[in-house]
Amino acid sequence: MTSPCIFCEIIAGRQPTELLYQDDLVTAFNDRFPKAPVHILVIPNKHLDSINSLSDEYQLTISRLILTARQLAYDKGLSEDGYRLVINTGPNAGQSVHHLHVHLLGGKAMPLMGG
Ligand code: IU
Repeated sequence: MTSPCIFCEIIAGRQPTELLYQDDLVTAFNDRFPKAPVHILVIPNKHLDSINSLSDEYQLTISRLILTARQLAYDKGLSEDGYRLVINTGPNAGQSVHHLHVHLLGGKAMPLMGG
């Protein structure tokens, strides 16, 4: 038997986690192992493995993921100093949880991409 998806468990309320935001399409919570002073994950409520699982029917979900991340960045006071949104996809990108998620990272200067 395969183990249940940890992010699906969070959405279902079976994994105690403080939710920062939830609506009909997306859910946001603090990353359990933060890599920045602000490190929030925004995920679709529907299980999708990665960007590779997306199709046109998910256009609203995709925009909601991005706009929710932006709103949370504003709420955390990051709009002026800036923030980073990251979507790791597949092994070379280091995707470790196979439920699509947007990382919102901020609160410190981050290395330039490729640096
Ligand atoms: P990645 O893009 O798949 O590498 O990111 C997965 C993230 O999920 C990573 O930052 C983990 O710290 C985070 N995470 C979590 O917040 N709670 C968990 O129970 C597990 C992973 I497992």
